[in-house]
Amino acid sequence: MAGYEDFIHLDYTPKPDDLIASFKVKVPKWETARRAVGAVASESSVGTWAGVAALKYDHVQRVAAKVFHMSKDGWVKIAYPVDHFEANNMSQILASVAGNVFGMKAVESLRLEDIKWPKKIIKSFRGPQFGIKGVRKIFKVYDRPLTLSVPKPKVGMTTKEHADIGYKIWTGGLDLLKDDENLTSQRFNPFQKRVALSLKLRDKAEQETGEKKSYLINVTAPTFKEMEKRVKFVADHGNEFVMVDIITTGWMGVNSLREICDDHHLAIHAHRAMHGAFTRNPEHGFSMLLVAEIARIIGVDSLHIGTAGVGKLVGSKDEVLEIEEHIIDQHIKARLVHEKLKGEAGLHSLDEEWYGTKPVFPVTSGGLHPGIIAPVLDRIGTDVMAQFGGGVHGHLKGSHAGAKAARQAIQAYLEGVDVADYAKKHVELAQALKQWGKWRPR
Ligand code: CAP
Ligand code: MG
Repeated sequence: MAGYEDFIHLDYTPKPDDLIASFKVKVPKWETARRAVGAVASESSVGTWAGVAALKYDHVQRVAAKVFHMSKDGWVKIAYPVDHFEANNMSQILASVAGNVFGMKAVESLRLEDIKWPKKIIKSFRGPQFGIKGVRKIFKVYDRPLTLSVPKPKVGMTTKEHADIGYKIWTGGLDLLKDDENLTSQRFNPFQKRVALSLKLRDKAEQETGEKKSYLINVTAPTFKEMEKRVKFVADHGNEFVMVDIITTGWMGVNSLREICDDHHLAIHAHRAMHGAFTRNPEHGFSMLLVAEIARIIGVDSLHIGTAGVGKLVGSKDEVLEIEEHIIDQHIKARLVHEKLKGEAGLHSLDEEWYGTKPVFPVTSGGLHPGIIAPVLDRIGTDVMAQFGGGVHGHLKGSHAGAKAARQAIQAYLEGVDVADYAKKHVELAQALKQWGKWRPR
């Protein structure tokens, strides 16, 4: 009867249109590596614990996974025939490759690190509608990071307080206002009222500054129908963007949003709140690299990727640079990431072809303030979006001054001047440096 080991085929050469998954497998003491790894391939494709006669059928074998690489450090590569999957259905794809396997006793721990996506699957999704170029075109800004700010406190303020902060950061020089990940349509700040009032003040700020301003409006909603209603409301009020919490909404929700935004020509900003529940543990779970690839395949236009070790949230420089490469480039070579970093688990990324899929705007955010944006830009470059929440609204002179300080810090960087020198002629920046210096929040 077919057992788990029957899924091991170390002599197999993957077909060009196989989907290839890179796993890190830790084998329990009581188990053999071949059985543990075979169990991953079996459970993530066609098999189960028992030998079932139909597993021998040719047409079943034609969609069964094959382990074709096993290394001593537990790095495993598994090939899945593309016909195993339903095109354009990320929920089904992950229910196979990233489903029951994480809970199997046959493995001590399991981490899905990367996937090499076949062209047929990538092309079955829309991909980004705007991408980096399209978003920059909205602002006609091509030579600096785009800047955004989330009003803080993140939830609890009234609609008027929220919109007033928007006016202050827009007139303070930032390009975008952004809803926080957990601000949707609460009693004290209902969605339609917030959108209408904020966009009214956006128009006023545009007239006063002569600069294009916009708003990342969180359309994360209780149901698909309600999300669709909110997207239409945003489009009817002349905004260019929506924002969605991709993890708590789920991949079908994000794919549906991408479909709706096609009709309304709206760009999608992807917030990744909750990803840390499964991306943080280097021994078990699902990499942020993979979350980023899926977001690009489905078609978000901008995505939070971290601060490359500088800000308040985890995400090492190596990991963030790997993610940035995978959401921007077209041809990517396999790498072992973090191998030299103490305590950082080696992350095996795979070769990748993106077949013309537009690049996604990397967003850096999380504990950023004017005193530490320079080391972040040193690491991730300036073709990014930079978000300052507490780093603007915590400014001792308030949000408007905080926004000016953030913009001044970025200008200093672009001119190759240290913020401390630039602050000599820019009072808001000087105040921010007096308050926070170059301290890195955590
Ligand atoms: C940042 C933030 C963002 C995080 C998300 C927050 O606020 O609004 O949600 O950046 O993390 O709620 O923490 P601050 P990531 O600017 O005040 O830190 O970008 O890593 O996905
Ligand atoms: Mg937030």
